[in-house]
Amino acid sequence: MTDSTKTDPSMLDAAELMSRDELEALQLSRLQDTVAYAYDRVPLYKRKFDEVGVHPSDLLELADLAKFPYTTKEDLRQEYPFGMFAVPQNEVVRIHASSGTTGRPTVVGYTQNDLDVWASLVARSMRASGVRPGMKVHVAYGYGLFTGGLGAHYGAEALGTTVIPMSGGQTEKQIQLIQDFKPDAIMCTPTYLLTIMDAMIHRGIDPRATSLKFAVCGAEPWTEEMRHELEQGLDLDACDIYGLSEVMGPGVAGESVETKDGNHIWEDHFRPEIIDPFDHTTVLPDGHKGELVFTTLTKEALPIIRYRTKDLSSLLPGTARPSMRRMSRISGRSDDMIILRGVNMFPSQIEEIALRIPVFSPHFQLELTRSGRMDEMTIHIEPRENTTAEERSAAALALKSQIKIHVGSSCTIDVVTPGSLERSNGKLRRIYDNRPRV
Ligand code: DLL
Repeated sequence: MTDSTKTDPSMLDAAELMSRDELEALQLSRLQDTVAYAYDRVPLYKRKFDEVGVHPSDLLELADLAKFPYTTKEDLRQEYPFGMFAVPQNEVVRIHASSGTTGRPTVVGYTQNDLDVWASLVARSMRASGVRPGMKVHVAYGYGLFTGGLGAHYGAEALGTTVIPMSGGQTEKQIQLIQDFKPDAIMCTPTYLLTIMDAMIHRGIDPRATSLKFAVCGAEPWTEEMRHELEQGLDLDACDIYGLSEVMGPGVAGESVETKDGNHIWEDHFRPEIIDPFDHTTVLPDGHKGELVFTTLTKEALPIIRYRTKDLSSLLPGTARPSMRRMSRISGRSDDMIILRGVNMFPSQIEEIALRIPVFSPHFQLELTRSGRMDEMTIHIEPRENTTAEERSAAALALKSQIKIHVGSSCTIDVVTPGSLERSNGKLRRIYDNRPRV
């Protein structure tokens, strides 16, 4: 980080400078408005509130939010496509959708005001991560129904940068444009940045010698070890950005380059809660790990009340923006949790352990199989090039024993040829579950 990336308070939005008390007063009045607005305009909310006997007028303080029912992805699916919208269709300026692996996509909509707020929050996140007006920003998140590409794009424009709307894929072209256009910053998933970095090495290009100084990466879980890999490999500062389409898209929370200690949630627009991941009901105090739940405070087209993200995190005190709480790095989604012979684990735990062993690269896949009644996990992992056969077998033993110690499960390690595993184009699939369906 250089001095020019230090944040001058005059660059910040007014809300970033508020005291916690001022922020909570703003949250309460916006929350009261949102809950009443959703109740009046979206039949699903009226039905759900009435069912549990709660009314918007019951929300007298922030803690009263816990009286209101949760909203789930299933609710959005059932109201497919536009049943959750709170405004007439002619006020909806844009639609996005997330595909999901099964069933109907979840559809989300934005008024012009929603798009303006979204752009301002992506701009705020980018600025926190070191990007400045006048820089060139290469956007390699996918454009289209996914919120990553267009979300990053309008945020970059709102910040006053020059946007290069490359979208995802076509890695060779990405590299050519990075070399020719000389962007200062790149926005893409962490695993896609890894793909780009690897492809540069294979073309004989030194990834540390490009113009890139900042990366704003998100849309999938990644670890501190992966940050180190990308920062060292590309000689840049890599920060996290979090979001989900149901709540807005990228920019619900962003990370400061000065502290690199997790995403600050932009609490002037979203009220976060952490709920018990087992009983799915109790609201947990700050610092405890559980499922992240968000209520939007300013959304017009799709206000969302207590949306259960399935992302596992905890709320931590603010640092670079003292009044806004941070969320700890997402260890994974409850959907992606592997349960292997009674032991729960996430791919990010394997990433963390594998990357501490210098012989291994970040390229790995987890395959689950069943032999007899026993579930088994094989980790297919690429070693770094220029490592010897002896080093690779010693590293495999080390990985197996570290996983046993830290995760508590036995697994098989399959060290594969460098370059043989599928590369990421966006959100990388890590888990291949080949167990027979019962
Ligand atoms: O992935 C929005 C986004 C685009 C965020 C670009 C950041 C950058 P969805 O496709 O709806 O939206 O997927 C949302 O992705 O619930 C998390 O499980 C995961 N996710 C998003 N950001 C992060 C992150 C976009 N920084 C789902 N760390 C979320 C870990 C993330 N997981």
